[in-house]
Amino acid sequence: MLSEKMNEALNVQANRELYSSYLYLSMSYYFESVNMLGFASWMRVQAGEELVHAMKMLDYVVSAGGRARVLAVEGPRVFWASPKEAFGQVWDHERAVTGLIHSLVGVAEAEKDEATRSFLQWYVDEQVEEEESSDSVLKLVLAAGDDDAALLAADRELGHRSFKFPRGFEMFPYASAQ
Ligand code: OFO
Repeated sequence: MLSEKMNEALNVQANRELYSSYLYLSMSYYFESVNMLGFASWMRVQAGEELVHAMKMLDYVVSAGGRARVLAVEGPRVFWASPKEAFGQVWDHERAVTGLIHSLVGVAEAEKDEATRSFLQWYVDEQVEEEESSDSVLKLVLAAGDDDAALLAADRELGHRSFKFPRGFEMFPYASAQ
């Protein structure tokens, strides 16, 4: 059973994961508006992954006997001056999220909640990957600089990333049960 404090901290972090999803979706539409469809697609994949991060956390709250609450999500910005600025924000954002996950681990430890501490290890590991991938994408975009041909090549390369909702997190997980 989750303590009140742990329950609330998990609901708040799920909200931050939803915000991440909004942010990347907003970036996706920004890139679409400037006809960089590979970058737009990469961001859309990222938005999908963040939605899964939020649902995974709220599903855990329910399975641990807590109350999952979907809190109001702050509106993200809608414009960036360049791919460099947008991907720079992705990198900053992921580092900030790592800090939030580590604080959440601190709450689980202070509450002596071993089950939640163990559950959160997935997020600790995921953040290592998130930082690594945002770092490598930022480097790719920085290397392209203002060279249109290099940016086009980077845009094409990032467009290859794909995403499928993992089993259990499909948008309509109950359909097959009917
Ligand atoms: Fe949820 O990992 Fe990015 O923010």
